Amino acid sequence: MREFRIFAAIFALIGATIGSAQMAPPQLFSGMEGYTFLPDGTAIPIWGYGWTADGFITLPGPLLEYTQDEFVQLNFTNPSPESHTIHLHGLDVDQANDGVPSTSFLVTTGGQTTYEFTANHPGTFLYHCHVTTTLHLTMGMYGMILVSRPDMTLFDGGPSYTENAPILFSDFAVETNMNPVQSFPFHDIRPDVFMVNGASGAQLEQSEHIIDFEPGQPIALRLGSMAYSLLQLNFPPELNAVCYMSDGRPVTEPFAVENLDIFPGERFTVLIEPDAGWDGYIGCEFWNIPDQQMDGEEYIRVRDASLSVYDWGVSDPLVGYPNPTSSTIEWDGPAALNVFNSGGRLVYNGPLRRGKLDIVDWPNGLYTAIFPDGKRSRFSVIH
Ligand SMILES: [Cu+2]
Repeated sequence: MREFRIFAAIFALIGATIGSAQMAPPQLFSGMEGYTFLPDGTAIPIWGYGWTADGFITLPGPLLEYTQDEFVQLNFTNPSPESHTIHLHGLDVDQANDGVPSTSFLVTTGGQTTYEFTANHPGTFLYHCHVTTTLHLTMGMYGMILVSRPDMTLFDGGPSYTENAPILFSDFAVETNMNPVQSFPFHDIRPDVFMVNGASGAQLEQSEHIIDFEPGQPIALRLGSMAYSLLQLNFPPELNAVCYMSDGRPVTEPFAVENLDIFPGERFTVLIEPDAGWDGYIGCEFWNIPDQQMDGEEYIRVRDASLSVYDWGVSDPLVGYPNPTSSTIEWDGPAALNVFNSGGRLVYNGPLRRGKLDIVDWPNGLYTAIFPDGKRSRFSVIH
């Protein structure tokens, strides 16, 4: 019996060692030769972070997810031509692992480091480069960090939820990203592209950006801002939104929320439990802070999952062209179609003349066409 226990202990130890090796997070790298795309297809240069295994950078950087009390080793390599760091915004890490160059170190070209910390508080956090922060951040060097609990409660004694919805707000000025060397002085940067998880406008109607809910199952909105702008969010009452956490800590008293201001660097966790059958939007206003003027507005769609039947990928796609379009779109073959807007409402039902649909008077947006044989086609109208 005693021998069995020793063997069991040895196996447990081996298991734990292998387990932790497999749990090591993939390595992040920094790059300065990436692109993001505006809804009209314009390519905008970005700098940013990506998984080394992927080999490309993204806007925002990869979502980093950890479990409460996990000891994190975040490996980071910098093959790019300038120095960078990873500042762990809001996490309780020691000075050496905080990624602030003046109090720790730079990761220079060709360099590599491992940031270490214990993720002892569950919540929503951010990371960003802390080298010439204004410029490196506006170029895209940021991402979100989530520290969750295995029991799917927000915090010890907090409410349960069924799913995380990470929502990172950011913005940039096209002119700055097109020519970062000419961007000084930084206080003149005035963003003109406003993003939710790196997407804006019609891009936010793509299914990956829509929050589909099951009635009765609360979703944790993990809200964080890397924008210059002040975010003012509007939650329709049908969402039954309640704010439980701010800046990675529980709030003293959870409060029902219809309007929420998020200043640069702030984070909130808001639980929503929308009414069954609801399909609508969280309004996101981007306000210029010095001028107190609204510069942009984006919308996050929240939809009862049972209404998502019109999604792309349900059956064979048929490709229309041009796409996006501002005047007409045509398909080879079909003689009639139904078209639904992104709210799932029928906006056209009828014949196609010589395969063409005239959309000159249609509002901008993402549309789904369904043909008599069941084939589908998705297209964007941008004027
Ligand atoms: Cu940097």
